[in-house]
Amino acid sequence: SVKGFIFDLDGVITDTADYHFEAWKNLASNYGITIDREFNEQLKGISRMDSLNRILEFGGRKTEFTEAQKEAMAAEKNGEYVKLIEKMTPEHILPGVLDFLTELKKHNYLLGLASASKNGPVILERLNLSGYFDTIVDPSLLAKGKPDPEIFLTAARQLGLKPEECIGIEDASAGIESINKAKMFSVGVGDKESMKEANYRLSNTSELSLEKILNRLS
Ligand code: G16
Ligand code: MG
Repeated sequence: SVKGFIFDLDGVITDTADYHFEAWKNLASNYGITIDREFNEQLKGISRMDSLNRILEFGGRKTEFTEAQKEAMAAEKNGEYVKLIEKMTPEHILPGVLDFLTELKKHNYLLGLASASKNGPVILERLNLSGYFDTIVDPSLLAKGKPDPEIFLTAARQLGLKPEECIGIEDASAGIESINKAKMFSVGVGDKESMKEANYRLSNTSELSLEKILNRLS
């Protein structure tokens, strides 16, 4: 039976994509690279260094920098991003999420966070949601990012649960692939095309409901 729920952060609990976009756009412009919102879609759920590599490749400057220079560029982007997320408050929780988390805790489910973001713990604090989560995966300890199942498997292990006892919730296709490969039931939030591999799809977070998800399982 189901004992735990494992959440992605960006796009499921809150929407940090705009802040990431703002910080990456400014960093990229320092190097003569212009990125738009459409390009930014590719960066969702992707780690910080993988995001930088994609931006440099997009700008045709992939091979020009040393690892140390790229670390400095990623740190500069993160400095601006951290300033932007300081302004976040519980009003930035996506619709329906607080009710859903409250419902899950009322029924004693264990909750885990499986976000690629190293800023996950700070964001949960800003949203006043840290108390709902029993565990947070530290993405810096992982060998492989999404779509590899490692992050969801690690969350289950940290909760003391088997993967089959967990449900994963994601908004990115790479994240759904990660959940499915972990052999968990996948709940996808998003459009039909990007969520086509999800076991159960919702068009937005306000549709999150424990009863509906459990009905889909049986
Ligand atoms: C999030 C975002 C990605 C971001 C990544 C790493 O993933 O969707 O755009 O690049 O975290 O973030 P940071 O630079 O803060 O470590 P997720 O897994 O929460 O959707
Ligand atoms: Mg996401």
